[in-house]
Amino acid sequence: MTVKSTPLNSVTAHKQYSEMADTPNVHNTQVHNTQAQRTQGQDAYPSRLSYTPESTWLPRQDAVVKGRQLSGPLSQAQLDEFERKGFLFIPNLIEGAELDELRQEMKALMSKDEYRDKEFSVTEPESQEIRSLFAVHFLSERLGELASDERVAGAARQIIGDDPYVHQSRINYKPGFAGKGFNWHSDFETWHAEDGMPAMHAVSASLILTDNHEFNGPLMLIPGSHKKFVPCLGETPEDNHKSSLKAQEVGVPSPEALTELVAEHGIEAPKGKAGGLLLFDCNTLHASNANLSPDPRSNVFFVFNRLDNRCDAPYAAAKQRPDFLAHSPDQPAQQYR
Ligand SMILES: O=C(O)CCC(=O)C(=O)O
Repeated sequence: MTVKSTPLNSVTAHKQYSEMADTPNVHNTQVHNTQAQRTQGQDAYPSRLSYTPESTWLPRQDAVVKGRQLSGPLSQAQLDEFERKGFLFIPNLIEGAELDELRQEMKALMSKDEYRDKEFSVTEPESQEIRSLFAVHFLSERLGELASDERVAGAARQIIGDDPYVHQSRINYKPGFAGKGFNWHSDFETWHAEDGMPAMHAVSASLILTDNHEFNGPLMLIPGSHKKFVPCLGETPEDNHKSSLKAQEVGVPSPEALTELVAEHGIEAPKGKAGGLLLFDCNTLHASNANLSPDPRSNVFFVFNRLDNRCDAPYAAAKQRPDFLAHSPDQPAQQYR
């Protein structure tokens, strides 16, 4: 691999995100990188580079909150906070019997032996403990309902500006003592490079199904990092997902880039009782530590992508990842049942 220093000049062809319209245009399939732009090497979010970029980060090109005019569960103040920090934690969104039922559902899914040898079930790097179970909104009718519940999907619509579909869903199950951490990354970096997601019109909603406290590996986020795209070094290996879902090594910012961003923005880790909802932008840098406490930390994630932002050819990988990691809007649930 040749390592050279080349300026990242592709962004000059694009408007700054602050100048861009806040509303989606479903008829404009060109909101972002068209195939022609790709061929001309004008990807606004280049990553998996074979050379060290001159700048640590590139400015985001897409607006953050795009549906302020839409009615939904989030107030303008909550949308302001999301816009500023790139995430929003809503404590106690779900409580009582409804929460108990969801926790039971999670336990039932995690204990199904027939899922163990499926590719959508990922184990920890050094044990047979389940780390992540994907496609859970298809595997479970109850979680499918939750993914279309207005408290969750309505919030996503207000953020991304139009109707969402579920690009990915998963439970990350961090068992007490055994659950390992997740390295720092921007989800969008992977979805763009490996799934072909064109632009930053996606948001994750993570319902915490166990208490998340300082000792059981809660999600840590860098507030404000969603406005900066950090190109990562290293080309995508074939079938990268087979190792990256256990421990991500490619598509992670350099220690220097992270040091710079954390010095400027700090780190926050929203914590709370089971039933809280964390919404975070697709480009917010996040990570989590191993769970060294006795208490499991299990969260269910739904990734909502905007319908006009559906994935196409990957931007920096030889082929698309399997559909349990990147659903299309028209994929049938039956495929997993
Ligand atoms: O569940 C966690 O702690 C980390 C989640 C995450 O970063 C991921 O699944 O991509």
